[in-house]
Amino acid sequence: YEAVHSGTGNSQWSGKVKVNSVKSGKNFVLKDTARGGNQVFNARHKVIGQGTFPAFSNPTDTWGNGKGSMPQTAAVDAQYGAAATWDYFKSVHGRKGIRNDGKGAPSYVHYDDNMDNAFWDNDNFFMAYGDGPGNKRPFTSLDVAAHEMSHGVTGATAGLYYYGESGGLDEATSDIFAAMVEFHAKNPKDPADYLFMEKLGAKPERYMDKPSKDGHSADYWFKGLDDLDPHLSSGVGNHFYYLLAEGSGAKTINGVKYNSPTKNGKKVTGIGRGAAEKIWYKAVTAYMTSTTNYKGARSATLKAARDLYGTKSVQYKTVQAAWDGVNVK
Ligand code: ASN
Ligand code: ZN
Repeated sequence: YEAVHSGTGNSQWSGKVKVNSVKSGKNFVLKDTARGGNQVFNARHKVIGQGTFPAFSNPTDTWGNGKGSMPQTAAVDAQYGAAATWDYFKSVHGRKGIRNDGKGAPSYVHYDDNMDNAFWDNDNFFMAYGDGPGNKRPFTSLDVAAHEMSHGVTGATAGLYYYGESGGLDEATSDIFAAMVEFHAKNPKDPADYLFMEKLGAKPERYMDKPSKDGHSADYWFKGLDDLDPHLSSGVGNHFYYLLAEGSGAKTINGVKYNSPTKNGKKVTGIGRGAAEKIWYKAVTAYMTSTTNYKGARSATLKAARDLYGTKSVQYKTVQAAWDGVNVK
């Protein structure tokens, strides 16, 4: 047993945050024994197999300086993101870690050279975060951490194949939970939204209310959707989820303006995030399988809504209306 120490982190994207550590000799080590032992390691611009990755250790329990120039800072963001995601799945869904076994996962920061991405390695069970172009912009925002860890949850449950429509559902699941983690975390430096990667660039990478705003993603199901990259066919799932939770039309949340259309022109009234996230989680963890497509996702979410609220409920009927709205029959 290692006692939990509550340290202070100066993150790059989420302001001043709490990070847990353990004591090792005279130093503190960035390891969160309150959350399954989530721990951050320094890949020092290498990839797994290229030597060992040291833990982050420090003579004081204050970490990072809020800037990408200090290697510890990315570790703070990664540790905070893993903690916020852990807390979301535990308190909202009763899930204890990615595999629901109470065990944390390692995060590798400064991964690879100039890697303009982050990823979840489902075979080796770790998250990796690159430092971006010129190793100058760590890919470590809260939504990215939550997106990657949610790939772990999907991998441990539905196991959606990462191609075709099942791949789109895998990506949508990660974007959906990334958004819900932001709403749960209530971090004043990163107000919650239905955008993905809004902190990292001039524009968000994805928009859930109207996915085609990014210039590439699909708003509605069409024949041939399965030929798109999963990050684009995810648009249909993201759009469904936005309609289910928030409804169609114009809406402002935390200062961000949304305007969500439906294919059939019919109005959808949202059931709220609290019901929507429970339906999606139950659908992914209890009903979706590796080959589930959008039609299958419709039936999986309807079964989840039936279990949770009954077939006569407004929640059940709104699941139908939201799928109709994105042309999934
Ligand atoms: N960050 C990306 C993702 O999680 C990495 C990838 O494309 N596999 O989807
Ligand atoms: Zn992804």
